Amino acid sequence: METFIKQYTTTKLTDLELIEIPKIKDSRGNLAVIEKECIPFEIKRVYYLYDVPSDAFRGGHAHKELFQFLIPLSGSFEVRLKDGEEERLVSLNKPDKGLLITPGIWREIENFSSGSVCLVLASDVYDEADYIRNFDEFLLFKGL
Ligand code: T46
Repeated sequence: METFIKQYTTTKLTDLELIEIPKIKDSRGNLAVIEKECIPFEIKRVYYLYDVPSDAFRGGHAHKELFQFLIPLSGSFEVRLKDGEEERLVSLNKPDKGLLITPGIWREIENFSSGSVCLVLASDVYDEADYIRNFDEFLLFKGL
C-alpha cells in the first residue's frame, strides 16, 4: 500500500491529460459517449457541481489516490493545477473535452460561467481521508 501511495507523490503536471470524448454527430445534435477505453480507471462515483456563483472558489486540495475526470457539461470554468513545482491553468469549455486529474495534484476551480455544470467521474467513493486540504501538507506529501 505504501509503495502505491508513494507512486502518487511523484505525479507531475505532465501526467494530466485533456481527453477528447468520442461523439456521434448528426443533424439532431451531438451524442458523446464515455466507455471503458476513454478513461484509465473504473468509475465508482459520479457527482456534479452546478449553480456555482461566478466568484466561487472550489477545490483547493489534492487527492492521495483518487483519479478524477472533469467534464464541462455546460458553460466553462478554469482549473488551476499544481504539482508543487509547476503550475498550469486549464480552461474547460467544451462538453466533449475532459480533464483527467491524477492523484497527487493540487487543484483549484474558479471562474465558473453562469449556468455552468462540472461533471466529475471518480475512481472511488467519497473518502475524506483521501483529501489533502492544506497546501503545506501537500508539499510534504510531495516530499518538497
Ligand atoms: C474535487 C472537485 C472537482 C460528499 O459528501 N461526497 C462527495 O462525493 C463529495 C465530492 C463531497 N462531499 C462533501 C464534502 C464536503 O463536506 O461535500 C462537501 C463539499 O465538498 P468539497 O468542498 O470537497 O467540494 P469541492 O467542489 O471543493 O471539491 C469537489 C470534490 O470534493 C473534489 O474531489 O476534485 O470537486
